[in-house]
Amino acid sequence: MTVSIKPVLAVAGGLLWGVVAGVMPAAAAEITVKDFAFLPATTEIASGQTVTWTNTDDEPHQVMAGDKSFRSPALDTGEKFSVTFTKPGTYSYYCPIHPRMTGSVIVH
Ligand SMILES: [Cu+2]
Repeated sequence: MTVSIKPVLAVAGGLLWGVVAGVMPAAAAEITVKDFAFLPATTEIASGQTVTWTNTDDEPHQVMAGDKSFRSPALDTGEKFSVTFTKPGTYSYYCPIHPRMTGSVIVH
């Protein structure tokens, strides 16, 4: 009988977690700029949430939308840049100083 009970508990746990996550959505998402990369490269948020980039490299980096809808100044080590996204869509961005550094924010 335990064999059939375990999957049921797993499903119930998943549902419970979904409810808790739904009631308390994260207010913000953090992206770390490290080793010439955006981590994570893809960030998913809900509309109205804020994304904050923090540069942890010793090199300056910049964050600029592919459609230029947002653009940070050059961020030195430890500096942050935030954007609040209010329209659903996929926003690709890159670092104009090092154009091979790319990432995207998916707003639901
Ligand atoms: Cu860069």
